[in-house]
Amino acid sequence: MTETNWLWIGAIGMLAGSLLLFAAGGRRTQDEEGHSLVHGFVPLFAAVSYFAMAVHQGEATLSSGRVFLFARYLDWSVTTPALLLGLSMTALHGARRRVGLVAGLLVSDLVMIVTGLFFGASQVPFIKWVWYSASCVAFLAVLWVLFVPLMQEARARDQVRRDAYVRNAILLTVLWLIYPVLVLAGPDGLGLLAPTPATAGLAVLDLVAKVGYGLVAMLGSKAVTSADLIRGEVSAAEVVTHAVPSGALRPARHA
Ligand code: RET
Repeated sequence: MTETNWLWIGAIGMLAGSLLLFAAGGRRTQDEEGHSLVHGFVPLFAAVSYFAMAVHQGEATLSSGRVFLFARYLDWSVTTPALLLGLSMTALHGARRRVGLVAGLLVSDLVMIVTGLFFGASQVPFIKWVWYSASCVAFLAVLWVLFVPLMQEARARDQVRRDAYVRNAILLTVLWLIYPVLVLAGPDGLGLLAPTPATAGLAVLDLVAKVGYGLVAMLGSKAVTSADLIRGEVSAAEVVTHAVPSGALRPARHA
């Protein structure tokens, strides 16, 4: 298969995954709706980027002759913060707590991707490795937030939410650690892998990290919401639709 074929597989797979996630997502509470939207939009945005690369718009030919698929980094600059937002919502029981910490997490992630973009575009080896190292440092900051302050937050919640957070944080970390290795081996890095196998590997990894992880995270969020509703821990203000029986609601504090 050619590299372009793999880019089309990415575009179509992401579009199908997005439709699946939008259809499967729950919308009973604001929290559940937030997860459904995050995980539906992540592959949709990736489909846009894969389409752009498949039709050769998301690329630039550098003076060295290397074809640089920059659209990947545009995809990641939107989708990785969105995935981290979903994960922090799981730890924090909603997106409106510890706003500074969540903002710090998302900005560190953006630094990781922007420095990664400059790494991919670099042609001078010394400069290239400065960018790569900077991106790795930002990645370590992201992992620190996930495993120290957000883990402490998740530990303070109920068993279902805590388990969902730990499972998702570990799965996300394992998948994300493959990116710097694959990109390093590919044409943007050391060039050990030819463009076609590098693109094939990233297309499969991207599908697993967005659609596969998205399904796991969204099913987790549904289980968390069901457990919240059973315990009667959801106020009327947090409910989105009338699908929730009123007996399951705790009176809103400011009602
Ligand atoms: C780069 C550049 C080199 C150093 C590091 C990188 C990390 C990339 C990561 C990307 C994750 C992307 C995901 C996309 C799908 O949703 C940019 C390759 C550390 C972690 C999860």
